[in-house]
Amino acid sequence: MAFTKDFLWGSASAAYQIEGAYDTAGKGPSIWDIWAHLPGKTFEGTNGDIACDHYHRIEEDVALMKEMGLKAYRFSISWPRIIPAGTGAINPEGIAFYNKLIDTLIKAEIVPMVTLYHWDLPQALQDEYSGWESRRIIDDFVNYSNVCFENFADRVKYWIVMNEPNIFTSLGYMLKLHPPGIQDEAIYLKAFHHTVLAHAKTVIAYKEAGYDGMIGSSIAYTPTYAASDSQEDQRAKRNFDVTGPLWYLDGYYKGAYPVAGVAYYTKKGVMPVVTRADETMMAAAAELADFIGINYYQTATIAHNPEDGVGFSEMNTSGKKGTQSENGIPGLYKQIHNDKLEYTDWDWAIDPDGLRYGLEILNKRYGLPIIISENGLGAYDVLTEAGEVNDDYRIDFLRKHILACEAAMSHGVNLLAYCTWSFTDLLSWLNGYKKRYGFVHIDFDSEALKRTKKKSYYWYQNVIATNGEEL
Ligand code: BGP
Repeated sequence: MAFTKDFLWGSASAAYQIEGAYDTAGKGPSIWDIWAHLPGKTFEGTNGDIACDHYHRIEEDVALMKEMGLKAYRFSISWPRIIPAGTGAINPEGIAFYNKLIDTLIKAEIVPMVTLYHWDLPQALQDEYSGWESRRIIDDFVNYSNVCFENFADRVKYWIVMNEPNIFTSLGYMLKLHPPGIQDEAIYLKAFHHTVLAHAKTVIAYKEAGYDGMIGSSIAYTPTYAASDSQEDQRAKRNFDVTGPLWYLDGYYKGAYPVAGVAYYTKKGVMPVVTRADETMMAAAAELADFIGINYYQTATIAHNPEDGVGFSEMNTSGKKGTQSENGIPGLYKQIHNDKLEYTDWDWAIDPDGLRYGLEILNKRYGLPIIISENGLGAYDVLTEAGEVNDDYRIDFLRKHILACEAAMSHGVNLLAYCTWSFTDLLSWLNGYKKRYGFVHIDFDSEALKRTKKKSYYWYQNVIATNGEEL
């Protein structure tokens, strides 16, 4: 058996997507609180004002986790709930809320795994210096992280500094889909670089303070295939890798960006300033990080894209299968449909083998233990009149991905944890409440927000009870 006794069977969430209580108990506004209230920015105007109302239902939600036998629960801390204006005064009610959550989890014998940044930047810092665009964010972020360490590190032993810095910067600064809704490649690369530095300085601070837990960050990882073995497609795949997955991962875990990517961005005039001091800090943090976190949903199949080829296209946020068109960067690459794979209703490729392939690449390239901090299937679920959700498709998806983990582990990958996305249904940033991921259904149409265990809940319960033997 690949899974050791202490393997962390987990599940995940993020503050903005579940907590609600967005303007109560001393919390300051985040960029998402403001953005989601601007007309036309989110799917059908959905927002996280109430979300799952988890803020008021810790006991109920953790009791469901306990009954399931969950070993680890990954959640994020909302920076503006802890420090409402981003810097300065600490909100004692925010600290009390997370203390209560952590203590309730520990009492239920569930290991808390904390994400420090899952995209809800204090709006005050966006207003004051444009948030991630400015180097000023680095010290403010480290200060916030230190407040979290000082208050929670006695009980929290797994820290994920950043969640998917590649996604929030590309969607925020290239695709205009996340706040601040800008399209500027130089700013995107600069903002990403600042996330690397904020991560690096936080990792160093954590280690220098002598805490005894593990720390890293989670990248949205998309392993790639070349569409064919033609030289042009192979080159397109390399172009994608050095400006995409390897750019992000090397920045965090090698302490230096890939040379070919640096050359490309420099020629284009959009390469961010990377100082000597930055390089030193990045290298130090790469040495100190305890694990690589990845969120894995899909692979990408990459093909040659001529100079007059396709550019960026709209993402499928409608949930109408087959509406995603090819997209890419003319002259560099394009991402195409892979006929060998099934797709979700949101046109995300379903590719369990891609997870094994990706884990083995990461193991070889970085040699660190790995935490899968997210993996799951977004789908339309139906609550029957009998009060059941028969999500066999989700069970099938998770089973195949767990088998892929097992195969990778038996080939030497040191996988510490597997967290599904998500424990309960929750808000999807761009797809509202209809795209569901949870083991627990939430009736978002009624104020009661009733929780119902899905078929997959009982299935995962048994997977955990048998430590992965019965899938
Ligand atoms: C990741 C995010 C999560 C979650 C998930 C599913 O990128 O870290 O917060 O939202 O993707 O994505 P979506 O809700 O777009 O389907």
